[in-house]
Formats: sequence, C-alpha cells, structure tokens
Amino acid sequence: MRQYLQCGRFGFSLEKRALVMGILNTTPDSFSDGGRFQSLEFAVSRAEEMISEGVDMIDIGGESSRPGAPPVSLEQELGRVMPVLYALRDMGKPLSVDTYKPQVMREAILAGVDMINDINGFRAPGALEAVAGSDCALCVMHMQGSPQDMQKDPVYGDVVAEVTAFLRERVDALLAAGIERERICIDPGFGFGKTVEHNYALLRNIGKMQQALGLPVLAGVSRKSMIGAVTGKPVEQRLAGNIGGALAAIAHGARIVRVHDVVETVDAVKVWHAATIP
Ligand code: 7PJ
Repeated sequence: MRQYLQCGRFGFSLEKRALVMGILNTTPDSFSDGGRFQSLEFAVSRAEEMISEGVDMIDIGGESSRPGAPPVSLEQELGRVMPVLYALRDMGKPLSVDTYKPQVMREAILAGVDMINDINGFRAPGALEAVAGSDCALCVMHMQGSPQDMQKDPVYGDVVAEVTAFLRERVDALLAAGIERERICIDPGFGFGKTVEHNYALLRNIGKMQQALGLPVLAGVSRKSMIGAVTGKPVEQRLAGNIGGALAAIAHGARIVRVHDVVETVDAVKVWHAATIP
C-alpha cells in the first residue's frame, strides 16, 4: 500500500523508511528554573541537538498531557509554543505542534507549521475548520476520557476494534471537511485512557489498524508507563525499553515514531531498516 504523507513544506514517502519524530517540550516543568527566555534558549539548543542527531521532524508541545496534568491557558500555550516555532522555522526540518486548541492550530499554521498533532483527534469545536484550508499534516490520535481523568479506570470491550472505529470516524470527519487524505496519519494514543494490556494489544495490532484505514501510523511509546510496566524501570532508566518499543512499533507497521531519545532511536531505526529493507 502506498504510504505518502503531505507535511506542509515537505512530503514523505513512507515505504522507504520510518521517520523519527523528536519530542520538544516547552513546558516550564521541563527546565531547571523559570524564565521564558531561558526556556526558549533551552528549547532551541535541544532542537539543534536533535537535528545534529538525525531527527526527521520535531514535535513542539506547550501543554503537558501527562495523566492528571492541569490544563494551561491559551495565552500560556501560545507564549510557549510560538517563539519556539518561529525560532526553528528555518532550520530545514518539519515542525509539528502538539495541541488540541483550535486557536493554537490557527496561529501555528499562520507561522508555517508542517504538522498539527492533536491528542484530541480534532474533536474540539472549530478544530476541523482551523486546519482545513492548509497543507500541513494532521495526526489524529485516540484518547478515552481527558488527560485529567483518562487513567482512572479505562474500559473497552475490544480495544483494537474500538480505537479503530474511533479513528475511522475522525478520519471521515476530516475528509468531510475537505481535508486531503494524504495529509492524515493516525495514532492509537498509547497511555491515553488505556491499561498496560490495552497498550500492548494496540501495539501488536498496529498493522491491522494501518490496513483498516489505509493511512500511516504514528506511534508514541517513549518513556511511557507501558515501558516501565514490562521493564520494572523508572522513567530515567527506560532508554533500552523505549528503543525496544519503537522498533516493535515499526516492525508492526508504524511509519513515524515519536521519541525523546533521538540519537539512540535514529541508530536503532537505521540498523532495523538495513536488516529489513534491501
Ligand atoms: C503522544 C502525543 C502520543 C501523539 C503525547 C508523552 C505524553 N502525541 N503527545 N501520540 N503523547 N500523536 O509524551 O508521554 O502518544 S504527550
């Protein structure tokens, strides 16, 4: 199946190899101390480092979506994300913004963002309208509940079937809004309203979801509790587990992996491809 992704200024043929998306956090809790300028400087230097490490795209996030994390205001999120987006705009790599707020989507698109990554699957009122008239890629992710309550007691009958049905409904909504199919990728949303068992059932069935919808799959397992549950390791000792998870996702058909550990994952993916694609 042809897998192409239109991604703003860029276009990717995903048959050749999987892409590594590096996570760039702009939330203050990821910096040693406060101060907006210091945060900006830190984000730009981390982005430069990721580029030197071979990252394929950079995902800029201004709101923590960890379970239980409090929401941030529109002004706060724009204040974190937009300066970073402008600063990285001409570094030659596709830039993604991780947001569910239509107003952030609009501002990011005006600033030339190449992908909008929405953990809420473009369900907010105005989200489809915000992204319809652009050429950026759209990552549609599944989440059960909201970041505040999603891990309380996630329940599914058939998790793979339900996540697939949700993604199909959202993709149909995007297509009905006039969005080109080649702009869309899908994501089962590891850790977003799922138990460890749900997460591994989804990981094992990435290929099934990819084939059901005929769209590229993006997978984000990096540092998540599903890695900790299997390895018994705290988040700062999950590097090997994270790489194992990324390669497993690719083996099952994912074409973009969203990771913190860029240099290690880039090398692992290179070896994976040398061993699998002649
Ligand atoms: C994901 C995301 C993910 C997509 C986050 C974290 C939580 N976007 N944003 N997929 N996770 N598309 O990185 O631990 O899995 S934030």
